[in-house]
Formats: sequence, structure tokens, C-alpha cells
Amino acid sequence: MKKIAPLLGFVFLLPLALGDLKVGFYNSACPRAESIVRQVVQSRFQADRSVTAALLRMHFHDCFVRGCDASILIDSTDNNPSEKSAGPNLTVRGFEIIDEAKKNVEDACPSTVSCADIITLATRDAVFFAGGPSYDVATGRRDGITSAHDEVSLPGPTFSVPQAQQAFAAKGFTLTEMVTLLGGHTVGVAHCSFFKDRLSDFRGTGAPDPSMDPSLAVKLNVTCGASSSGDPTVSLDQSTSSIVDNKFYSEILAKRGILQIDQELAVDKSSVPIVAKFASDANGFRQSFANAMVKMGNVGVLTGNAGEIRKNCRVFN
Ligand code: HEM
Ligand SMILES: *[C@@H]1O[C@H](CO)[C@@H](O)[C@H](O)[C@H]1NC(C)=O
Ligand SMILES: CC(=O)N[C@H]1CO[C@H](CO)[C@@H](O)[C@@H]1O
Repeated sequence: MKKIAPLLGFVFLLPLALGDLKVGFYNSACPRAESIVRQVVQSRFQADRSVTAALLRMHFHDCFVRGCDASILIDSTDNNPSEKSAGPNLTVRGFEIIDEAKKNVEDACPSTVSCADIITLATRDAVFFAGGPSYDVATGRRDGITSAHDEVSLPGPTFSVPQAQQAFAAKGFTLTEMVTLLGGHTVGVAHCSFFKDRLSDFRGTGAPDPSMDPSLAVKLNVTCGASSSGDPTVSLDQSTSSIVDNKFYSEILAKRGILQIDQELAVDKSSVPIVAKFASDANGFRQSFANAMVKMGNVGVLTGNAGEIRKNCRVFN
């Protein structure tokens, strides 16, 4: 046993080794790869600034299920209900952006650039176009050959900070990194169904969630109210909803978080100092966000000869 333990440690560390990922991995095999992706994201962004939110959430959902292996892109079939068909994935969007980037990259360099790298690069570019930090990402990820809806277990919007922390720790993230990554909610929207429980009879109290600004609760109640049809959406960051900045943190300090988990960050004693720091330090947040995004892009990646380079991001070769 004593002899085996260090060996096991070595074996378990191997898949985490990032030796095969490097900045500029495609420099010789496909020198235009990064600029082709950037061009697609730029033109999509000019037409619709919400692509940043779409890609950020897609990247998170990809990396937190089986690692960043583009498993989220696989279309469901009758005999393989993929990750896309799992509850939390229902509102993930932006697949057509990846399709367009993949098509253009395939035209330039067939079967060379992975879908997993395209998601990572496209997200990095979309963050930059939305006013966020500019950062290098290592590439060389390979695409996974499995995508199953029953493997999707992501943290939920009603999680407490300790519950969410457990989910993030399982992927190697600290509490500070979790608070940083939840700053991704500086852009994008949430459907009423994800937070409506906070607006009335919260947890059977007969009253709205006391941690929400009452005027915000009234406003959201109108948007989400009985007279609205379907499942409306509201901005996660009620201040600057399409800019990647630190305003999300001032909003939650002012009790103006939309999702319960977002508001919890500004309530829980362990996370509120981190929230307060980011709220008052725009540059500190930018730097931390860039670092945390790079780290998220390295979760459970496949490299070398593992997996494959998909030809079509929606189907296994
Ligand atoms: C505890 C962790 C998290 C929970 C519980 C959570 C939950 C949610 C929920 C419920 C929505 C609304 C979805 C909808 O109504 O369609 C959402 C949206 C979003 N999430 Fe998260 N999230 C988490 C972490 C993250 C992370 C780490 C990122 C990225 C760094 C992220 C980025 C986004 C973005 C950008 C949107 C808006 C999507 C859009 O506009 O289509 N989230 N999240
Ligand atoms: C929202 O509407 C419900 C149903 O009409 C009501 O019971 C609740 O008090 C309202 N909440 C707020 C904050 O206005
Ligand atoms: C984007 C996407 O593929 N969404 C799917 C999520 O799952 C539902 C139900 O299984 C499908 O109808 C959607 O097409």
C-alpha cells in the first residue's frame, strides 16, 4: 500500500498536467485559427452584444461537466440524450456561433482545430469585446467522445455559498475564484423561473426574500407577473448588463442580485469581503477574472492523442 500511494498520486495528477496545452498551439498547424475565431465573434458581437453572455455560460457548462471537451455541443439523438438535453442546459445558447467559427476554421485547416479550443477562444474574445480583460489562453484541447445528459450536475441557483463552494472546490477552485467566476453574471439574463421564488412567499415566509431590495422585487414582479406570457428574462446585472465589469458586485452589495446564489455572495460572511474588494477595485477584478477564466479553461482537458478533433462540433466523428 505504502508503495502504491505515491504512484496513485502521480496517476491522478497526470490528467491535470497542462504540459500539452500551450499558448499558440496552432501557430504552425493553423496560424490563422485564432484570428478566424476572433473575426466571427466580432461580427456576431457587433450584431448582438448578448453573444458574450451566451459564450461565457456555454464555456462554464462545458468545463464543469467532463472538463472543457466540447461535450456540451453534441446534439442529442434517440439513443444518446446528450448534455444539451439536461435541465440546466436547456437555455444554453450560442451554438450557431461555434458552428460558424468551426466552418471557417475547417475551410482554412481541415481536422486541425478542436471545438473545445474554439469555445475557449471565442469566449475569451467575446469577454474582450464586451469591455473585459484581454488575456492569452493556452490551446491544444481535444474534443471528447462522450456526452450524456445524466452526467450533468451543475450547481443550482438556490445553492448556498458553502454548497456552491463544494461544487467549485471539486473542480479545483478556491472560494475567491468562485466569487470571481460568478462575476460572469455581469452580463446576460435569467429567466423568471430561476428566481421567481424570491418574489413572494420566499421559503414559506409569506413575504419576498428579505435580502432583495424591495423596490427591485416589485419591479421584477411586474416583469415576471401573471400578465406576462411564457418565461420572461431580466438582466443578471441590473446596472451594466452587457459590459464585463465589476458593477455586478456593487449591485449585489446593494441587495440587487437576481439569482439567490448571487445575492448569497454578498450575505455569507465568508464571501462578502471578496465581493466588497471587487466592488471597489475594478482593475483587481479584471486581473482576477482573466486568471480565473484561464484556469476554468484548463479543467479536465483532453490533450495529446486523447479524444478527437471533431469535424462537426455537433456530432462525434
Ligand atoms: C454557482 C454557480 C452558478 C450558478 C448556480 C449559475 C446559475 C445560472 C442561472 C440559473 C442562469 C440563468 C439561466 C437562464 O435563465 O437561461 C445563469 C445565467 C448565466 N450564467 Fe451562471 N451560474 C453559475 C456560475 C456561472 C459561471 C462560473 C459563469 C461564467 C464564468 C456563468 C455565466 C453565466 C452567464 C453569462 C449567464 C447568462 C446567460 C445568457 O444570457 O444566456 N455562470 N447562471
Ligand atoms: C408579487 O406578486 C405576488 C402575486 O400577485 C404577491 O403575492 C407578492 O406580494 C408580490 N411581491 C412583491 C414584492 O410585490
Ligand atoms: C439547445 C438544445 O439542444 N436544447 C435542447 C434541450 O433539451 C430539450 C428537451 O430535451 C430539447 O428540446 C432542446 O432542443
